[in-house]
Amino acid sequence: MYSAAAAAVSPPRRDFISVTLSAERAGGTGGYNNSKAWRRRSCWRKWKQLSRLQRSVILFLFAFLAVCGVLSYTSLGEPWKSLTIKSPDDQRTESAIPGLKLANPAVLPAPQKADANLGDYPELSPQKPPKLPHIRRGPSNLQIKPPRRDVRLKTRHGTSRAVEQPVQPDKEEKTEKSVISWRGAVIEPDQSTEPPSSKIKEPEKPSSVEAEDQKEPVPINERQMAVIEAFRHAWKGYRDFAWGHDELKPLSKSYSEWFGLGLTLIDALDTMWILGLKEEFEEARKWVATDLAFDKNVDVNLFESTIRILGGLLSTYHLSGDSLFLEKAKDIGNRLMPAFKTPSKIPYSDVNIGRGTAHPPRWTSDSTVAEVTSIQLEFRELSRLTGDEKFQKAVDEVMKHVHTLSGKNDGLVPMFINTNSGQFTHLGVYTLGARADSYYEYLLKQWIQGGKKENELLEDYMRAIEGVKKHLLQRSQPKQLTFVGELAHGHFSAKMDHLVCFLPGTLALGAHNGLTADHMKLAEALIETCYQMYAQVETGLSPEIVHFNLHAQKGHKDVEIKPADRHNLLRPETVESLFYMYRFTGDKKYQDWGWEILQNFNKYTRVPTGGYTSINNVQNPSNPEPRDKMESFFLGETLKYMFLLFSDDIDLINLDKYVFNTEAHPLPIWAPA
Ligand code: DMJ
Repeated sequence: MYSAAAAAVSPPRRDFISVTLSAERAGGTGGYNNSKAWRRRSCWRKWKQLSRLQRSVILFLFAFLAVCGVLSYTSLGEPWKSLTIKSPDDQRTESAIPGLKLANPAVLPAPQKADANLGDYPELSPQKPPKLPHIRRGPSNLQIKPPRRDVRLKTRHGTSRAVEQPVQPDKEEKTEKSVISWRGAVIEPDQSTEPPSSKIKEPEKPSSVEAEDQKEPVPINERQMAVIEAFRHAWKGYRDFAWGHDELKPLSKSYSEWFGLGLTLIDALDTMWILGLKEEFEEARKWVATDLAFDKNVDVNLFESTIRILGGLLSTYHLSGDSLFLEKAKDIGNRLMPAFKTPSKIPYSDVNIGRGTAHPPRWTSDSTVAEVTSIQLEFRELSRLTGDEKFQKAVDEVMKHVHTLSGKNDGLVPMFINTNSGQFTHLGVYTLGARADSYYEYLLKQWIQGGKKENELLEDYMRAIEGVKKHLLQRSQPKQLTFVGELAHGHFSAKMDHLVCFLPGTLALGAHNGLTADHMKLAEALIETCYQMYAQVETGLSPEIVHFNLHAQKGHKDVEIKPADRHNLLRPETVESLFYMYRFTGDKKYQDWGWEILQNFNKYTRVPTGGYTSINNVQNPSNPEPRDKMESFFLGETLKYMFLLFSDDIDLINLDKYVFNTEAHPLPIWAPA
């Protein structure tokens, strides 16, 4: 651009050289007088013709105007900045609403905005960000201020039934108007949770934040106190010897690791909330805040981590209103998503949550039917809360696919499904026990969760129960107990897993939700059987599997136990069903049966130094052979259902407002459209 020739004809002042010449070159013809350049040159001449005084006055005026300009810019700058720079909260919200950036709005409602109840992020209104007072969401008891738990705990634990003194609300609380019950949230009908919709809405609140603690707290009774005592004992063992690890080994006073994610602690969070164990809860919360990290090179089982970790975090978020749990739930939810990247979209069983890779077990490309169809409640709820539909899409696709599959027997499904072909494998074997159980449970519960609109789910559920009646129900001898056996290639087996004892509770839940009264009758018969699986055994504890006698034999009970099946893992299913049965019938015998079971757990599985242990031999009261392991579901499920069973407060996790996942973590029922 710049050349020596051009420089030779240029005026002496450097400033003008390039401007003048380049303008002429740009003009393309030597004779063309570029007006802009010409004007500049003539301005300069005029400036030179001015007197020194005139020039000084003009320069002074320019300088003055410039100073004024700078000052006014600075005073306008602050509010401008506050309108344009987003708070961390806003940024997180925006990134969590992909729908907002799409031409088509997201199918799901706007995401749950992460709350700021521990002061991590200031919560700002988009309209007046800098001026609003800091409003903390979530229960006041998790906010930083003098605790009121002691009063509440006294009420729960002491004999006095003093009503909790209301804490003088501060300004923020007046604005927020949310008082949370330690008994679990009560959602008034008009406040119930919105279902997914195609509209983008204001971020949803956790169900508890909407709740009003209007009722007098129902005092805790003796049996509930006994559950609290049992929980504390179990927790002591975990806290002393296994803190932050997956499972307690109470005899060796150590721990075992499965995923290395503090499984027991997470599984137990909402139980502590429901039992009112605030100190324990807060200590555990601290661990979640500071130590729980999912960016680990570890293989986890998709189903187990969904029902225990994702389910536990979501439910605790709803009960406590504490956004920490939602953030953690989002994190683990995202890390589990690679499982769905399979040729058939039927997820693999295992995911490496650090690497983002997934794979089936080493020996097969099959997944278990129960596992791929019992993660829906959790992923659907995660979509509803985050506004990110990918979670729900992935799990709904699995259900839709399974709905259309052949290989069912009157609604009963085989136990395996291939992740490449998407077809059932190992056809011809049907059970309501291991590997198929929660498929049936989640058909009904998804239907309830979604506001009873998803007809395919209901159809599949109703058909399956008909299939159970037709192929799997039998009566034992001598007591004529109705039980659910198994079918293998046309041959009936009188074998029933303890796992099947979820079924009476599920049937009762269906009947409560308007399904046929026959289901309730069947539930009543089956829960009696499940109870007998405890009552007919020497320790009063059920084995893992029983075989029922189909023919009366002198000196034989209904229940036979094979040596390999006589262990008890502290499982919840019978207590779970007892809870539903008591809620829906009010028949106290169910509470009494549960009370017997609790006492037998205390007698045969309690370890004096803390914790409870699974046992190897329910038939030997003098030596039940402790296995030295406390499963996380003992705290997550068994003791929680015990506590709920002994309660007469139907609002303590109201079954018209919450649906329990298969690990006993309550999730809100979406409001009907
Ligand atoms: C729990 O992890 C869940 O209840 C699951 O559905 C079945 N197995 C255990 C409890 O027995």
